[in-house]
Amino acid sequence: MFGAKAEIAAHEKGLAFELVMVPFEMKTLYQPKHPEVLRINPKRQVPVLIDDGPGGDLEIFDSTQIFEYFETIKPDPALWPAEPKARARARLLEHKSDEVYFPPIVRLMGLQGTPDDPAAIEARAAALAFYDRTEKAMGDKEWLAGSYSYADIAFYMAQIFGDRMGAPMTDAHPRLQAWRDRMSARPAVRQVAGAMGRYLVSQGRKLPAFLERLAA
Ligand SMILES: N[C@@H](CCC(=O)N[C@@H](CS)C(=O)NCC(=O)O)C(=O)O
Repeated sequence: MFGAKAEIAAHEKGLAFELVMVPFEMKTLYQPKHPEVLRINPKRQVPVLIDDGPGGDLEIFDSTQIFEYFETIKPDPALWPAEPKARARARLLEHKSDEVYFPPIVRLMGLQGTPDDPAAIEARAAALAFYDRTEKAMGDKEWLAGSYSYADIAFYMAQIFGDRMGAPMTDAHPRLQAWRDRMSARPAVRQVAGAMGRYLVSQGRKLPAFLERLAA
C-alpha cells in the first residue's frame, strides 16, 4: 500500500522510473527481505527510492518522504496546494490517512478469522468514525484538500485495504464514494490499483466492486 502511493505519485508527476517489486507471498509476507531494502531502510520496509541521476546518489525511504522529494524535483503538476495553510492541511490529511486511519486497518488484517473479537469491532468503529469525519470535512470539494494532492493518493490506497478488511465506506458516505469514483478514473490510479487488484485475484482474493472494475 505504501509502495503504491509512491508509484501513483511518480505516474502523476510523469517521472521516469524503474519499478522493482520486492518478494511478497501471502504466507511469508515480505520474507526474505530485499537486500536493497535492508541496506537503505533501518525500518526494513518498502518503499525505498534510489535516485542515481545528476547530483549524486540519493537513497531514501518512507512514502511521505518520497512524496516530498518528488514535489521538490518536479513541482509541476503540483500535488500539494500552494497556499501555506491549505498545504499544511493537505499534509495533515496525508499524515492522518497513514497514521490515524490505517493502523486500525492493519489490526483488522490479523483479525480476519475473528470478526467478532472486541478488537476487530473497535477497529471497524475507528475506521467508520474516520469516514464520518472525512465525509463531513469533504463538503462540496472535489478532492480531499481542495486541489488533487498526495492526501488523495494516500487515502485512496489506504481505503482499499479498509474495504478489503471489512471496514468499507457506507451509504452514509456518498461524497467519499463519489470522490473514490473520481480517483478510480485517474489513469495513474487505475494503472497501479488495477495491477494490485489483478494480483489479489491471482491469489484467489475477492475484490471490492470498485477495485474489480479497475482490475478487469
Ligand atoms: N511509513 C512507511 C510505512 C511503510 C510500510 O509499512 N511498508 C510495509 C509495506 S506496505 C512494509 O514494508 N512492511 C513489511 C514490514 O514491516 O516488515 C511509509 O510511508 O513508507
